[in-house]
Amino acid sequence: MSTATGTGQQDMRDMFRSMLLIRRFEEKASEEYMAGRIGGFLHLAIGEEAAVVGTVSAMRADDPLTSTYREHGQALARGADPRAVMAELLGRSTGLCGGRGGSMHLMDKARSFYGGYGIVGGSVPLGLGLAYAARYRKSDQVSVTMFGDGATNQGVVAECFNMAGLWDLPIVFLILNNQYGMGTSLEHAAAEEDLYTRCNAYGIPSWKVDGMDVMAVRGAVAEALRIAREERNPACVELLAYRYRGHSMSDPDTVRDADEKERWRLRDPLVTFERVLLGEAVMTADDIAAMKAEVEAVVEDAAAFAEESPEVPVAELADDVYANPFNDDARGGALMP
Ligand SMILES: Cc1ncc(C[n+]2csc(CCOP(=O)(O)OP(=O)(O)O)c2C)c(N)n1
Ligand SMILES: [Mg+2]
Repeated sequence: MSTATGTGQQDMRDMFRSMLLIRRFEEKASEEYMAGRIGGFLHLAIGEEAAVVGTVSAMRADDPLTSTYREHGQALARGADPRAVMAELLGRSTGLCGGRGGSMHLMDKARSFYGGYGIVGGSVPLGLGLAYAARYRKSDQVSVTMFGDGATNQGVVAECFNMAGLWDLPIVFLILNNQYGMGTSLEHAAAEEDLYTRCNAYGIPSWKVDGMDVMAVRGAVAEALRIAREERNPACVELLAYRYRGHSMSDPDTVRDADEKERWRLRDPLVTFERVLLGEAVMTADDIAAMKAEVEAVVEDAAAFAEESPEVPVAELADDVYANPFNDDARGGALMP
């Protein structure tokens, strides 16, 4: 497996650590939410770690990435500091975006992570713009834009497929198909359930791969990136995956069938990859136990840091929200209570 994809053993260990970090971080975030320390919404991607890590691991560090509101994993996989991500979730001033973005709006420009967006399909035109910018500047960066199965029915996504195909933009459309948009199943929402085929109409090469298999994801995304980087053409990958929790923390998740959930639980991407690592002697059981303990400590430290950090001062709440064409007094007088 490692030879076929050109992936070394250290890459595989790094990918596993990234998946462990995301899983444990989100479990901790769920505890923080239940303890009342996270306001607003919290969308967990537990179960989707292979899709996220496989994608990010195939990207170059300067390739811009955009995502949905389910994006804690993307920020962490891109190397954002877990302390800053957790503090952002808790609305603290030490957060990745100064505590004013929250769970749905993480962004880390230094790591070319151009953010999560609450508007379904909203990441796609922004990703298209980043691809246009790359071409305009004659850089060889490739924009990767991740969105859900539900987002594929948004009109703007079809417009973006067309513009990318028409202008040969260096973009990879990444459809993270977890088979549900909130509680609505794909079969109730999509006339054609093979979502990648939508790109056929625009002359964009596209495939579907197993989104629970991190190595398969990495291989498919690497090929899509190669097409976009070397041939300067768009490409599309659909990742078939499953989220183990409800749509958000406020969703009791009573709609999905218990047997279906159990079937997908048996395909847990972390358990599967752990088996591969042991089977190929990339890691020993002791190595894995030590990595899990190290990740646990990182997450506990992140939570303690976030809890101890100060809340965003009221006077700073509107910073970076509104443009300030006047002076500070005018802004303060007009916008703040
Ligand atoms: C334009 C728009 N319409 C509706 C919503 C409400 N909404 C939030 S998430 C969601 C489902 C999106 O499903 P999908 O694209 O499959 O992403 P997933 O949540 O499964 O990751 C909807 C309808 C929204 N945020 N934006
Ligand atoms: Mg979905």
